[in-house]
Amino acid sequence: MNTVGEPTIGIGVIGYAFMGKAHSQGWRSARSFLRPALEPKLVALAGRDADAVADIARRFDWQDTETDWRAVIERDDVELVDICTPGDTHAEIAIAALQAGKHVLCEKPLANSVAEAEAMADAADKARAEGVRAMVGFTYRRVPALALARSMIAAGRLGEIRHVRAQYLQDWLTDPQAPLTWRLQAERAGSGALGDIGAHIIDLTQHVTGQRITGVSATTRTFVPERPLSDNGAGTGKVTVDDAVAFTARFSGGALGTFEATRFANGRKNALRIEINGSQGSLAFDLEELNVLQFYDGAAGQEAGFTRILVTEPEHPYLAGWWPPGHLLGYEHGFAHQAADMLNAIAEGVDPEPTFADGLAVQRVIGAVQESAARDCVWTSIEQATEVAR
Ligand code: SOE
Repeated sequence: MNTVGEPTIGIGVIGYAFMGKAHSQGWRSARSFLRPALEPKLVALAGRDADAVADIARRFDWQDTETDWRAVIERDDVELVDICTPGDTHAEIAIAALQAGKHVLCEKPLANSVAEAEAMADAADKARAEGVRAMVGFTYRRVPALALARSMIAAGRLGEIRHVRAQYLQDWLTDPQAPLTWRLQAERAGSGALGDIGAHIIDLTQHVTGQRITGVSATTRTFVPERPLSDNGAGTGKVTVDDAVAFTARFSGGALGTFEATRFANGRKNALRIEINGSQGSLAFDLEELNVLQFYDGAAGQEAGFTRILVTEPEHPYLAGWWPPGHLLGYEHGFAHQAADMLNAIAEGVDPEPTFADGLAVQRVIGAVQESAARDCVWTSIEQATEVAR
């Protein structure tokens, strides 16, 4: 209980880099602005470098630190384990935490392979019987404009969905001198742009439309096959993942999908773009203007045209907890929405979404894309997809 007698929950985050910081801020902001049914206590931040993790812990008001993820799981004051480490560690940590009775939030993509994702989803199913919950961190579902898009589509404002057009464009690897980091090594990351940023548009388009991807035809490219080693040492290392991916897809409700994810789109820094065309209207979104949703109402006759909805009104998803209209939200707020939604679901005794099963569904599409690309774009249905031997 906190000082006013409200229930609390102990959080342990594993990883203190980009996602460790984003999640730390998310738990703090959720506590400060969104008042979830369980108040998060920032109990322990874990990382292998004791000095580095102590610095971040001090700056984000963590109570304690650990240098081994197993110690986080062993702590009685940690009830929820939040995994913010590279994909090759997700399965081992998540399964151990679930088996220890800890709720789990795991960063995306869920795993580096379909087999790992299946084992994680199975562990989550078993843990659910004990009231233990698991969630995968596709935070963009919780951008208010995208949550509004989902509700508009569900309300029939677009009619029958025909086209789903999704891109995720970044440019941080255009420079061939950008170093070889873990995201460029298959044994650490599983895949490149496909699993890192392609996973977001796969999950989002399924979530926003309510339809599942049933099959794909895909191609990938690695433009820069070798890069300088990232640790100041001389020499280079091989890039063993995709730099970019393009694929077409069919959706379960009949929609046609076109997807692209790349880290070589000069000038596009974090441009997740979705456009959805239906029989009665269209929606368009760009993460680089994340407070705005563009809506084309086909019923508007001579006044028809894309309108710019500024998604900052108190009645818009999540906005009631923040600032007055027009004061805008940013990248970090999705992590606070994610944290609050997970804590409210745990308090209600229901599964927070996206579940590990949702994460597995994304992993199956990733596997199908890899399989199709390995077979020269052959059409690959999702149930056919098997793990492509690397
Ligand atoms: C890649 O640079 C990255 O950090 C992804 O890993 C995140 O999931 C995405 O939100 C932003 O870009």
